[in-house]
Order: sequence, then C-alpha cells, then structure tokens
Amino acid sequence: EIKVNMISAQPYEYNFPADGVALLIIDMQRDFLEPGGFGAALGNDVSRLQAIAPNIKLLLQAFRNYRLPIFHTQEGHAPDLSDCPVSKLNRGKSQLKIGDVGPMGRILILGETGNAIVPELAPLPGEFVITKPGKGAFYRTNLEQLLQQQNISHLMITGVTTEVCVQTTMREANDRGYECLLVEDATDSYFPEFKQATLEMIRAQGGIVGWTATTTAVLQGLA
Ligand code: C5J
Repeated sequence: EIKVNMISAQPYEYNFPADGVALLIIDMQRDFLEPGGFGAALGNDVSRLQAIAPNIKLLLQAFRNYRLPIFHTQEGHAPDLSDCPVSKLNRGKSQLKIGDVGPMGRILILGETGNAIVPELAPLPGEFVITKPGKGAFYRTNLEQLLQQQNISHLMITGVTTEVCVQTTMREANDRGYECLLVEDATDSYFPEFKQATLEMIRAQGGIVGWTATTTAVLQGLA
C-alpha cells in the first residue's frame, strides 16, 4: 500500500504519493545570485535572491534524508554558443553579453565558475543535474524521460527566478500532467511584485497551474 502525504497548501490541500515525488531546484547558480554574473549583467539587483538559499537547503536535506529524487537545473550554453538562439544573444542593452568574459568567467556558459550552482546547494552524486539552454527545464533536455524512469508524478518546485525559469518550467510540467507545488519562500524574483503575481496566477482558478505552500508546510507534509 502506497502512503499518501498531505501538505497544507493553496488553493487547497496537496496530496502526494510518498514514492512519486521529486524536488526540482531551478537555476540556483552564481550567474543569477552573485554580482558579476548574467543576472547582474542584465541590470538586476541580485542580492535579494540569496535569502531563499537556506530554505532550499532545508528541503534538499529533507529529500536527501528520505532518499527521494532530486533534480537540479542549470541554465547555460555550450562554449561555441551553438545552442543559443541569436535572439537570446542579442536581447537587452547590457555591456556584458552571453559568452563575454566577466569577473566569474564567460557569462552563462556551461562549465564556467559563474555558471555553477552556489556551493551551499551543490548537487551530490546520485542527484540529477539538467543543463538547459532555455527558460523552461523541458525544452531540449531529457527531464521528462528521467521523471518517467523514476515514476515521478508530483513535483516540489523551488529556485529562481519565479516568473521566468520557475514559472515557465512549472507550466511545461503542468501541461505534461505533473502535479506541481511551488514552494513560496524557496523561490524569488528580482521583482517582488512579479513573484507575488506569479504565486497568485498559479493558484487562481482552482489551481490552474498548481499549488503553493511554505517550506515549513512541505517539511511537515514530508515527515
Ligand atoms: C532568467 C532564470 N531569469 N533562471 N533565468 O533569465 O530565471
């Protein structure tokens, strides 16, 4: 008999099978969280995003303790930029573009110092790392195949930024039939009002994209 767990969530309680849930951590990379990376190059104040790392760490430790699957994503491009559309390369008016050399190496290029996941959330062996060229984690990746292989039906989603890579991924997952919960205090945006709007649009209309809940509620539901 499969144990079903319950999380106190919005717009209503979220039930999940204990053996069908995975943690998805979106793009907790130095490129988005630290000065000198891609986020800063686009003109953003990156400092506020770092505040969610401790909550994600708590979730990461819980999933590790319960031996549940963990997926980390990383937005980045091949050194020759062959996987970067010209439209993305040229977007914005920043001094430093994708592929240019910044203080943490080449901006948004896989393998560079600045493209790594922040040290406190670094993946351990046995955890999945999905590198992705787009905002959504399903576009040009094997994420869906891996989720199917692991018999995952339910996703707890965290990371940055709420209205860009997180929301795009959550919508892609929702359309593929996954029951998604966004952890409210384990995601953030450079724009607080965009984060708030995203939480509201996800859970509107009876949870049209999914659920939201706090880290505390998720940890209680996992126990
Ligand atoms: C952005 C992301 N914001 N990880 N990437 O460009 O949300």
